[in-house]
Amino acid sequence: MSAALEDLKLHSSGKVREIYEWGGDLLMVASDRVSIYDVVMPTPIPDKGRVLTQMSLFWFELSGDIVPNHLISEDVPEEVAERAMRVRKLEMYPVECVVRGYLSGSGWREYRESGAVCGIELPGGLLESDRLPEPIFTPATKAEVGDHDENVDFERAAEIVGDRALMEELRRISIEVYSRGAEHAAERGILLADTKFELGRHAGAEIVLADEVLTPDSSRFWPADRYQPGRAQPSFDKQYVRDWADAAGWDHRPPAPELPPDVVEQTRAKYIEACERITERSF
Ligand code: Q0T
Repeated sequence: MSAALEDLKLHSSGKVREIYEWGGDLLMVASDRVSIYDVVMPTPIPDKGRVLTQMSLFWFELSGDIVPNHLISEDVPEEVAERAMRVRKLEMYPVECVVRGYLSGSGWREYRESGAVCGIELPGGLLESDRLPEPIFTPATKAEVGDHDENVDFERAAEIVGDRALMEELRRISIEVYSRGAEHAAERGILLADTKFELGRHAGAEIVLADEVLTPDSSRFWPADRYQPGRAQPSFDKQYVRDWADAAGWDHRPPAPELPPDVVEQTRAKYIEACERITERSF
């Protein structure tokens, strides 16, 4: 007996997804909404929610021997079929577990200003988007709604979590899952530059992988065949949206402009291509 979405209580909602309470568990629903420059576009990308959910499910399976995860079942209300999962409700750790294999975004900005990222000293002379000698763990604290997460060093993250040994385990697991995913994706022409994991606990397990995993919304996906350090990289998935919005002269302030049909279709095709390359299944 499956519920209708309208009968479920909303647990929380983000820019592009919703979480509902569902019989003591949670229902995580990925929408077709897309955001660029932290603003949700008014035009959805058909099938994006299905793509991201199927990708997360694939990574949950591939990482299951590293860490248990919150997935309970893919059996969900019909109206959200294939773009939702039933998950176990966890006590979430109040840090974002970010892993970076390449220097981009706030990592590149911090490195340029200080030579370090989240307290981790890096070699001199690195360029924007350079591959790091090894993946680094760069935790961040969840910001208030609308604000950006704040990068913190490992010791500060351990204080926030209140258990240094536990924080070491979160770091080890995060780097291991990222490394396995990045290697898998690179063999299929996609560079996973960095990613953000969310982990939690329940009465029977101290560390459980939650949220969505290694999707284009939680990670930077770069096309390997266009990789060129020394500049920002094109996004595997969102580049058509960004290029069109830039050419349209949008100032990145809401409301965002409606996307034209060809941009929607090209973007949809890139999400599906990423999913097919990674899962090796036709979408
Ligand atoms: C969570 C308990 O803010 C978030 O999503 C907005 C739509 C992220 N978030 C996740 C939880 C999860 C998960 N995943 C879980 N299994 N148990 N809370 C809360 N916020």
